Amino acid sequence: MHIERIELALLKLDYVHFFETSFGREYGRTFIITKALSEGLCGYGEVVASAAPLYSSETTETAWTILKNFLIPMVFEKKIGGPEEFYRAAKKFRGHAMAKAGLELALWDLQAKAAGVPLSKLYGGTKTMIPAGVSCGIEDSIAELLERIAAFIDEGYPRVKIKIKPGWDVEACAAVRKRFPNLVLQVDANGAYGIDDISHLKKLDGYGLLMIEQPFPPYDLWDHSRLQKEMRTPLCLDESVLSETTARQAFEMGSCRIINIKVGRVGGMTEAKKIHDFCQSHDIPVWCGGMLESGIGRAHNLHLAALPNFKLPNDLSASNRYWKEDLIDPEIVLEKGGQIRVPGGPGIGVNPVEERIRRATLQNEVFQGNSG
Ligand code: OSB
Ligand code: MG
Repeated sequence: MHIERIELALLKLDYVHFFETSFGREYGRTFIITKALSEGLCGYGEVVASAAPLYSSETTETAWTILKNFLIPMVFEKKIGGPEEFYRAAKKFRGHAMAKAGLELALWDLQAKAAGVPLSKLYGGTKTMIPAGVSCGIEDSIAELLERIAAFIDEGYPRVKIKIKPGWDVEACAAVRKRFPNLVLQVDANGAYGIDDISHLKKLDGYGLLMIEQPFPPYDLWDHSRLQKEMRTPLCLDESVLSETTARQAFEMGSCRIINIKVGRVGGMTEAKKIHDFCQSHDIPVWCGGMLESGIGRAHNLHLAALPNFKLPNDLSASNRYWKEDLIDPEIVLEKGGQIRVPGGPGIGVNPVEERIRRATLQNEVFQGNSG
């Protein structure tokens, strides 16, 4: 395909309810929507970097700069026509995984639309319904956390994850487990602990957790392996797994038994599929993480989660768990059995509503390729 034009838009959307992790509390999200245009078709992607470098070192501003000064000029100069070619060419630039992923996703959507097939089909997806899950932030009190979880269970969510941090961990798990003895429950620390916390973290073995996600910071694969040796509960790595290589290293060191795949964190769908395939051949179950995406990013995640080794419930919730009004039509809904349907139309299979995108846009820029 000849890419004629690429567009970036910086958006701000407010959450329906604040979201607090071990990094702090947020009331909304700034993020970038990418578009790649060719022959009357438009592919959409989402850059999941946030305003501040908390989850990873990228921000919306670093991503914008890298896209504008390096990745977009590369597409036009090298006449890059598709996502896999883009992945290979973008490898020469170090880091900036979320910026790369955001543009690669738009190229994937464009390619699938040109072929007239859903993205999941291009990826080798085998599922049409995806087990949902909901990620619950830290609340002002345990009572409020329990009420929120009860409401999510009533809506039909089959799995709940709660965010933990020092001071909001054992007590929160004990209270949730007491009120919901049969709930499929997991926790996520976003790297808030350190090697000195091993004996404290071992207390979490008592609550029947499906997994403990990312107890230590991103670069501590070795310390995770020490913790995993001392715990019954499987550890799951999120922030630590940046590529197929780190997935293999985590596996070889015994740093985790489960991997969370996020397309933004690993630098695109091509790398995400490599991690998926590595894990499949080594019997490591994976699941699809989320970054509180708009419906555009979440539709991309649904197509990824259709791959066969996504064997655990995902951080994929309905549009109304995140936004008053999502950017897409129809919105993503929770269906019976606590599942979400993989959109069946070409590409991402959902329609971004341009008017809603415009209303949320703070800044935008159009990059024109040379014709012919
Ligand atoms: O660690 O999984 C995480 C949101 C922002 C940053 C990091 C994380 C999360 C979530 C949200 O847990 C999951 C979702 O999108 O539903
Ligand atoms: Mg996580």
